[in-house]
Amino acid sequence: MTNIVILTGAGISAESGLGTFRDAHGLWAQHRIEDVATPEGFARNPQLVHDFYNARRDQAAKAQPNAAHYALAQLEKDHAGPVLIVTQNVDSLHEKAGSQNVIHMHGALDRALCAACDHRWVAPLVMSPNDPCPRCASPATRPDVVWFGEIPYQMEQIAEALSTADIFVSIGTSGEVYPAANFVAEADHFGAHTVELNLEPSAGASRFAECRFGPASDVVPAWVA
Ligand code: BV8
Repeated sequence: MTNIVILTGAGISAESGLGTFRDAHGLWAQHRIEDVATPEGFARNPQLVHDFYNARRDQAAKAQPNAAHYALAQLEKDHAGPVLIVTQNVDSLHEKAGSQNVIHMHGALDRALCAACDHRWVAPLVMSPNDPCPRCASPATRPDVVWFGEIPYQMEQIAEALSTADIFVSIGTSGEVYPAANFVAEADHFGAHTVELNLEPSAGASRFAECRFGPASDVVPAWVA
């Protein structure tokens, strides 16, 4: 019974109309990482950060899964062994496509977090800096996403899954953000067969045993089949 671990990045959601980060007109071309994806940026200008995430939350709420998301959901249903998706994405397109075993290591747009008491709740579509926390009423609410310099979620579960993976597949990620960019090395160290499915070779392409290039909605269903 083979154990499959799948890492996804912004590229799997690109064909659903959601922007990637590092492509030519990507999110980082429009905003400085320091301003919108760091705790320091949020402390400096919480309204700017909420505006950035409110716009993405609105787009994500309207977006539909594409053939790549559906192929992974079908794989989870059909495969005899465990299939775990570790996504760097903060949209919920894997869940909308029917995947259930999903770890959002960089958080989720549809969750809010209280920086004062660590309470988490379903985020309203539009958040603002003065929203009171439903539990402690402090106006310290922020998007429940992992910014640069913060520790990604569920790293122990991810390490455990990588150490027992028979197949590790990386889909739609540039391989430029750590610790996710190192997962292929961890999986390879434990003997997994490693596969990259991406529009073009990522920064880590040479670390994979198998690579297939093309749009996710083509290469993912073809690989799953
Ligand atoms: C941490 C927030 C410690 C949510 C994000 C120096 C060296 C090494 C590391 C560091 C360093 N200096 C600092 C670090 C650490 C830092 C880091 O990696 N920096 C980088 C820039 C060097 N990392 C951190 O701070 C992390 N925390 O290290 O804590 C720690 C760690 C472990 C244990 C204990 C302590 C936190 C990182 C999280 C940052 N938050 N986002 C949000 O706003 O969404 S990162 C952001 O980039 C997104 O979350 C996204 O997930 C991530 C990666 O981007 P990709 O998903 O890969 O998207 P990208 O646009 O880059 O690429 C898209 C790809 O898709 C491309 O390859 C493209 O070809 C392809 N594609 C496009 N279209 C398609 C397609 N593929 C298929 N089909 C298509 N149609």
